[in-house]
Amino acid sequence: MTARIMEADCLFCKIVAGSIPADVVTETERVIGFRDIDPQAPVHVLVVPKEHYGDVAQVAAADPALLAEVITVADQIAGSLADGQFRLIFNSGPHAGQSVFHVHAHVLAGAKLGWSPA
Ligand code: DGP
Repeated sequence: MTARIMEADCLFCKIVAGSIPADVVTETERVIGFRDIDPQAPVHVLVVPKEHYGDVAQVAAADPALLAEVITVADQIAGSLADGQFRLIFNSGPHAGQSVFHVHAHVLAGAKLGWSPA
């Protein structure tokens, strides 16, 4: 699937554009990291490519370097806001819990995390 720079009704495209406010913790030319509005850990940051892709498989197929940058930025966030250890989650599809259809990595850190996804 072809990526679009921005999609009109996309919440995260609007955050990228600055038309919806967010608590931004880091930004590169291609990626932005902002705090999740409903944090599930002491550090819960969403790392989002600025270009619109629907899910992680789409960005992996179209632009593997961009996906690698998302992971590098996640690692940097965990290093600056926590102890460097982190969980990285990409929900892909509604049954997996995806509710915003602009690819984003959940970076969870800052505590010993439990494991109960089901
Ligand atoms: P997911 O369910 O995997 O698609 O994750 C979407 C996340 O986005 C969810 O954890 C809550 C977060 N979220 C939803 N709306 C907003 C918002 O307006 N601002 C911020 N910062 N996060 C949001």
